[in-house]
Amino acid sequence: MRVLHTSDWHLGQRLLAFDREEEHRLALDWLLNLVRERAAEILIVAGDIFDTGNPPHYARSLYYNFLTRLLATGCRHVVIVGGNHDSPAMLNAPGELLRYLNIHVVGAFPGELKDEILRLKDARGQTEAIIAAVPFLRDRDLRYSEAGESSFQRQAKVKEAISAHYHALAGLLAAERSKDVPVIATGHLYATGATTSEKQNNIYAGNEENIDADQFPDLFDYIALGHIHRAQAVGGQSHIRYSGSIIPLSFSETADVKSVCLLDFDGRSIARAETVEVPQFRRLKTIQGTLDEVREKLLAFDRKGDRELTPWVEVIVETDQVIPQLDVELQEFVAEMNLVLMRIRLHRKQAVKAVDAALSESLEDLDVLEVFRRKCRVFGSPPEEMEELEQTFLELRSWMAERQAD
Ligand SMILES: [Mn+2]
Repeated sequence: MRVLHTSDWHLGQRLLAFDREEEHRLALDWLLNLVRERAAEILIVAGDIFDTGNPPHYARSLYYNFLTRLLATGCRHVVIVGGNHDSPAMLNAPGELLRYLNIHVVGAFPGELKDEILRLKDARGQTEAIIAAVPFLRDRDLRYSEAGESSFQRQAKVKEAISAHYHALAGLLAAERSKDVPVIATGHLYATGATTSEKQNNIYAGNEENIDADQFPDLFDYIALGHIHRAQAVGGQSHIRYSGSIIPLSFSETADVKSVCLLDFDGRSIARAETVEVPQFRRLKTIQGTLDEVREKLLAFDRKGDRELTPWVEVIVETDQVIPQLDVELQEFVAEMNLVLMRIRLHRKQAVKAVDAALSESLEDLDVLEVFRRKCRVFGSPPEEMEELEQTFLELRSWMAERQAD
């Protein structure tokens, strides 16, 4: 049985003012080809199919177009689970229809554990794989919340509840342990030990991990994870993996190699695991240095030749001077080059740094929580109340996100 595991497509994502349509189109074309060429029989997408709950039309079209073309390959089963970025309602809407095409969508916790369990059948109606299709679990799915508890207690309870969720699923599947078919779980969460690319925020409060790798029940032969954009096995266990995103979603991910996981099962054991590198269709690069160094590096970058799509570059100029018209000057400098200068930032080296930090920083550099913290500071919120305020803010935010999603 050959399984292809991918996640975190984030269709519809924008990087600064630019949409990723072309990169996503090429990456999905490539993926489709891989399914065909390598004869993958099961495709698992472990969450964050879309970047937002209400993705643009072209993103939906990429998704449905991909699924339609997938039907013409030898891939027999598709399992798609919702991530924290996905709207469960939006993913689930065509679920009934897709199920007849062997495309199983679990947008959110269905309310009963047994409904997360998929028994995938072969042409003769025999189960050929079992999937515990666990999507991103929301607060309301975990039912741990009690008034008046500290955020530390809360984090511990989230962790406990998530682990309990997997153990309960393993309990339901215990009787099937003796079958000679792979039992695979999915998840969209932050497992301990996973390394992130810069500030990829955690989905639960406090930026704490949601589960330790060794808390997953050993019943599962493979655990296909999503949420962390960097491909990796977790906690030294090769059968618990993040496939990573298929394109770099921020400048902090440009050093990562993007890939998908291809697994061959011989009965219940993994006979072979391979990470297949996704070609980079657009070069994305941060160029940093003094103004002279930046100019040199831009020239060198331009000479490296091109790929299918025009490279995107962000420039960070290290200087303590005021350089009038820096934007205009650099844009003119690259005018004839085969690249788009997406953003120019300043990096102060000396004492002015603190004072000037706000100037070299733009809103999109900050996460929402950080903006909230700073606003609280401006309004003079007492520091001892900050923890509770942040907690309330995060709860409100996820409540609002869910409303929007519904
Ligand atoms: Mn996610």
